[in-house]
Amino acid sequence: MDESDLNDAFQARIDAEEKIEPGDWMPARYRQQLIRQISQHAHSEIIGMQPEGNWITRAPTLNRKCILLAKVQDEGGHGLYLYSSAETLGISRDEMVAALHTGAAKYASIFNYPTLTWADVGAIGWLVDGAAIVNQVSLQRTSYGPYARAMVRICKEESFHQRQGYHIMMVLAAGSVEQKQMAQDAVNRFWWPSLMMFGPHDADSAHSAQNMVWKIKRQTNDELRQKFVDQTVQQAEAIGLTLPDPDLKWNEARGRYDFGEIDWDEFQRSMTGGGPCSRQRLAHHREAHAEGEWVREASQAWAKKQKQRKEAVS
Ligand code: BYC
Repeated sequence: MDESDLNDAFQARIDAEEKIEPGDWMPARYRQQLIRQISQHAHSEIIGMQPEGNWITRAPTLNRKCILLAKVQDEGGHGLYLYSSAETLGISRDEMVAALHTGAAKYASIFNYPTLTWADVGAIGWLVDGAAIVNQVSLQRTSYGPYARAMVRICKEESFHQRQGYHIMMVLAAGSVEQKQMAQDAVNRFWWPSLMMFGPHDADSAHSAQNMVWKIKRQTNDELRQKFVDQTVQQAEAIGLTLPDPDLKWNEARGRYDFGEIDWDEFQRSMTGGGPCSRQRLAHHREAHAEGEWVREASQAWAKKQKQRKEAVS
């Protein structure tokens, strides 16, 4: 088979909803796009541990602290599934981490915002995990098997994350005047960055068109963003919080909510290292990675020794 036949056969498998597995033939560009998206997704999970991790020692009750600890650990686990999934495409974890550190690989811009109050932990769970689930439910049907299977597990955990965040906001919104204000302030700061999580408008999205054909993406950035807005408006109303968008209103004809324009300059800034905490997030990751060097060395030495023992016995 020449390259063109291979491409046709590959697309036919995608069109028939077959999953592509690690040993299968795939176009080089398909492999590269998956490595880009999965590794950036993994980096987002790992960097995303920082803003919430910041509140573990300051959670208001032991119960809240235990829940937050579990959630942040889950995010670490999501990063690991995703790095493993990307490794099946022929890239090493070291290469992915190096790309994060040089800025060659991005991570979700939302994690460049600070968590100023306890309500921010609620807003992240409700809005950020809420936005992530909308995207990730769709990615459960992505065409690459190891990525799709990682998403199934991740979505189950994200649902719990979203509920814990919404519960924090529900309690604060029903609390004292100060608590309700704190919850509203968190929504005011996290609403627009949450909408940015879905990426640029479809017309400006560099990767969407081809990746929809390859079914790496199953729904476009704008479709997913609209879905998130539609489900979140009623959740906000139910707990008496206001989404900070004067243009947000029900459109009877479309059967969807209309909403205002995102500040795309802010999105660009935050995505390219100019967010309020961008430097801090990467510096912290670099430091933690360097501190963990001895652990990686020790585990590799142990694995090597085990292998030598096995070889000696056989
Ligand atoms: N932030 O052509 P486009 C979580 C980049 S974490 C930064 O539309 P694509 C959680 C994009 O990468 C869950 N960069 O791209 C963790 C591309 O740049 P490059 C995170 C963004 O890939 C802890 C360029 O803009 N979820 O749940 O087709 C605590 C052009 O965009 C962003 C995922 O990662 C952004 N918001 O679509 C709590 C989902 N948006 O690579 C919660 C997996 C766009 O050319 N990823 N860019 O340099 C995806 O679904 C897709 O990659 C995206 C973007 C929808 C994000």
